[in-house]
Amino acid sequence: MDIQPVVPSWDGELCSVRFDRETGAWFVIAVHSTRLGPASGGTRAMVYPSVGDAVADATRLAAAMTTKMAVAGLPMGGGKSVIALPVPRAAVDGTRWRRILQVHAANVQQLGGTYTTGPDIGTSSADMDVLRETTAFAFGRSVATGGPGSGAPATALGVFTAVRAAVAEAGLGDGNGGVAGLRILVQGLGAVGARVAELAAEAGAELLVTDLDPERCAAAAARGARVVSPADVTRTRCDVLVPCATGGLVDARVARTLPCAVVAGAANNQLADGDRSGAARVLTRRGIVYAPDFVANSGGAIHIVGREVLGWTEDQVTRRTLQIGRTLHRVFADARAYGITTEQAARDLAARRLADAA
Ligand code: NAD
Ligand code: PPY
Repeated sequence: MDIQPVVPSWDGELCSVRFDRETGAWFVIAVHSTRLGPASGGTRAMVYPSVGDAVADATRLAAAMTTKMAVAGLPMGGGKSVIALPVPRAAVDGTRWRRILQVHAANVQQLGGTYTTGPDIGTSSADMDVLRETTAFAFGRSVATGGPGSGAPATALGVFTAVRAAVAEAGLGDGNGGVAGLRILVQGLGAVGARVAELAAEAGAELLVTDLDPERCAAAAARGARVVSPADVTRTRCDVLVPCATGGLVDARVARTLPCAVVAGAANNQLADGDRSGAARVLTRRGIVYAPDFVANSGGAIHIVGREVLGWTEDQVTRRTLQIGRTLHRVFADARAYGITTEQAARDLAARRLADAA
């Protein structure tokens, strides 16, 4: 009898799961592939319904990192870690959080460099400083301690570049990537989304925002954005939907009614369930331009790997991040030429790079 896998399509190299009785937290590290180099990807800390959900998230996110690194041409593999917290991050006191970081750092260290981490949802550069007390395999330390900081600003620049490329592909705006006058809805006003919202507003877009955190919405509203309810994010008419929260926003059912022309954002795994629902095909059929997330959000990886592994300057990171636009134009052209979804075209590009490396 076949064993039912936690993640149906997991073909990764390693997944470790640990429990720490003292803090009540579970720790998952997923190494999907080291074909292009040591696996790398951020640490996500949040509450999950079950340990199985945490494993499923970590493994899917790690697989997405493999594809991201390959498309971005970075010499790294794909990995990710998840810390499943017993209570929301805001309710974890300083002592308990420090212990959680120490346990995670020891787990990362035990892999001996097979996996390097960095900030993601629920973790910051300051947290990477704490990991560094135990392991050298933590990237994205704070600038104050000599690190390059988190990748969030570069991710935001890359996402905005992706929005411009997708808008041009959709024939919106000035046809050249200009977003002035377009209605842009940003979901999630965290480290990445808040900056994307700023860039869109500076470029003259009509800005709509949503976040579960009312304070973040209020701050955006004070700068002129219109706030919509989190529940209405896939029902609100806009030109560009920019998912910058957690993944799984678009399944086939949502794709059939999504009232927008472009989807381009930072959230990892925006297509629900590894797109087994076929959302990408529905978007293509409806003429909605989808910028594959692992291309659009690769600015953070370019920043972290560029600064920490390749010794790039911030200017080099910016130049490479802006090339996301060119990569997307190629993906869009391939999708049109071969009659496939943009998701498939980008995956094919990654697969060719991985095959070349093999
Ligand atoms: P963050 O934790 O700083 O921000 C996420 C925001 O989304 C928070 O404000 C949260 O309240 C909000 N949110 C969560 N669920 C929501 C919902 N259902 N509706 C509305 N708002 C919701 O995270 P971040 O670093 O900004 O990352 C955002 C996304 O981009 C994540 O999926 C992350 O994995 C991805 N990403 C981030 C980076 C990076 O450099 N930080 C790089 C690549 C991809
Ligand atoms: C992501 O792009 O989702 C990341 O997690 C960024 C990243 C890349 C490499 C190390 C740490 C974080």
